[in-house]
Amino acid sequence: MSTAEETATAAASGAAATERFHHDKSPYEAVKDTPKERVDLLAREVLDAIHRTIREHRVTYDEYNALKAWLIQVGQDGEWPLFLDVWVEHVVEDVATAGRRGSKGSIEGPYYVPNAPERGADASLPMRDGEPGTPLLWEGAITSIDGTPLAGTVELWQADADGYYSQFAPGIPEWNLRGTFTTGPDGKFRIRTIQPAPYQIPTDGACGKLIAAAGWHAWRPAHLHVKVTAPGHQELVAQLYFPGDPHNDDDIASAVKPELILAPVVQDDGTARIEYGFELDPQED
Ligand code: MBD
Ligand code: FE
Repeated sequence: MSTAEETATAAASGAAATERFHHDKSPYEAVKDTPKERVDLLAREVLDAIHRTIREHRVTYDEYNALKAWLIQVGQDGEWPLFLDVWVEHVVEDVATAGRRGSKGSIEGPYYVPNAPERGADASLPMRDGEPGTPLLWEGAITSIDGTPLAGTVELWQADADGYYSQFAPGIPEWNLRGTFTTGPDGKFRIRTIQPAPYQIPTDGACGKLIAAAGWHAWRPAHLHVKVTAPGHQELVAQLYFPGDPHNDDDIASAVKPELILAPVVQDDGTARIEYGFELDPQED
C-alpha cells in the first residue's frame, strides 16, 4: 500500500483485524478440555451440510475450484474475522445470551481493541479537532437487573462519519473514537461523541467479491459498539442503532434488535441527546 495516498483497503483492514485477533489470549485455551465426541459431532454436521448442498444443487468442479480459490483469498486478505463476524457471529451471540434477563446484546465484530483510553464517567470520546458528524450527548447508567446502580465500565468504539475505524484504516489517530468510561457507585455516565455514518464493509477483498457475485449489499446501519462490565456481573457486548436508518431492517451482519435502537432528541444547538442505560445480569456461578 502506498503511504503517500493512504488508501483504506480490505487487505490492510483485514490484516489489522487478523493481527488483533491473534493478540488476544489463545482462543484454544478455553476449549482445551472439549471431549472428542463434541468435536466429532460438530465437524461432521458442518461437513454433512456442505455435502448435502453439493448433491442437492449438483455443484460442478468449476464451482468447487472457484470456492477453493475464494476461501484461499479470504485468508490472504485477512478477512476471516470479517467473514465470520458478519455471517456467523450473530447466531453464536443469540445462543450465548438466550438466558439473559437484562439488556439485549449484539455481536462484537472485528474492530474492538481492548484498553482504550480512560475518560472517567463524564467526558468526550477521544476525537480530532472538528471531528465531522452530528454531536451526540449520551446519558445513562449501569445497573443490575434489580435496579441497583453499579460501578463499572462502558467501553465505546465507533466508526467516524466516513465509516472508518481507528487502528484499522490509515490516517486516523490511534484511539480516535475509542474510549473507556468508568462509573462511580451511582452507575451514571455522560458521554459526548458524534453520530457515526452507515457503514459499508470493505468491498475490494474476498468478502466484497462474494457480495458482488451473490447480488447482496455491503451495508451495516450506523452503530455504536459497547462493552459493559461490572464486578459480579456478566459482560455485556452490544451495538446501538439510530431510528430511520435504511439498513436497520437489512443489516448485512444481522445484528440489529428492536431493543437496541436509540431515540435521539435533537436539541436547539443541534446536539442529539440520547438516554440509554444497561442492565447487567449477575454472574451465574
Ligand atoms: C463492523 O463495523 C461491524 O461492526 C461488524 C459486525 C462487521 C464488520 C464491520
Ligand atoms: Fe462496527
